[in-house]
Amino acid sequence: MTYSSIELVRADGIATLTFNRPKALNALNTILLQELADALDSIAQDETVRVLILTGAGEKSFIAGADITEIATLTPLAAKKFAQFGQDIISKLQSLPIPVIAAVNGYALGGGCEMALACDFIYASDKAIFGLPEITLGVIPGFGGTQRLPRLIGASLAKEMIFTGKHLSAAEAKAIGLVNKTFAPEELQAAVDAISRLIATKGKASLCAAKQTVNQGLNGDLTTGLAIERDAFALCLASPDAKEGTSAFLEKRKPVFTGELHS
Ligand code: DAK
Repeated sequence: MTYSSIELVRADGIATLTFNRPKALNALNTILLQELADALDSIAQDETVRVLILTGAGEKSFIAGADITEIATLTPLAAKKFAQFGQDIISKLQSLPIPVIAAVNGYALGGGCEMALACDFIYASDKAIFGLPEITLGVIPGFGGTQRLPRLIGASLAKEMIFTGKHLSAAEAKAIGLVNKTFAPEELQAAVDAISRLIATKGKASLCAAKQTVNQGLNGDLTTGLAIERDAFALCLASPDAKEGTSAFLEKRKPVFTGELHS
């Protein structure tokens, strides 16, 4: 598929996907979402990729939400289909086996904030702005915001954001745990590259197992989560990477992980 609204670059085990509609502040329209779905499928099948970075083109915006010109024309039936389509893609993103980092370089509003929430963690420019302004449009978040935000920052802070539609500065977003770290705008990319390179040096089997274990564990009780962890730990030990990691430690050298998922 040729992309017109996103860009996808892969190098050294790291894929960078850039939302690329800067004139519309990278708002999510149907074409962009279709391209995103295709790109996520392609990344999921690419055994060489260990980390995915999501970011926005231009200096102003990560994603300024769903494209309001499209939303304005939706009938209730079309709206349900659109929401299902968006939710499916964002779930596909969340369940991508490899770590995904959101590099939020500007506005992350509505569906843009929800996209960032489906990533494993967020690094942001200190000029970034977060918010779920759907209530101001007479709707509610439709791409998982009512579910993922309270799981991340707690129900009462999430409800305050959802009920008011207010914008949060990057510093405020960091204070409530929505964002891991903030950087000067010109330093964001280097910081995201550095953490991605560090993660990409780790074994792919253990990275995928760690992500899956945390995500699955969050859906259930502690006992179930610990059982998931125990099984995933045992499976990791069967991977060539575990052999390499433990041997490297004993031989006092740096491990070189092959990324093979099964022995
Ligand atoms: N959609 C379409 N175009 C957008 C856009 C958006 N979300 N955001 C910005 N743009 C366009 C503007 O129309 C403008 O286009 P031109 O006039 O130049 O042609 C261009 O981007 C630059 O924007 P501004 O001139 O407004 O730039 P400013 O710096 O003055 O303001 C802003 C930046 C981000 C504060 C402002 O653009 C803004 O408030 N944008 C809208 C933000 C917003 O409300 N986003 C949330 C969208 S709601 C659902 C499923 C999901 C959703 C809803 C329903 N189902 C259940 C059906 C999700 C909803 C959302 O995401």
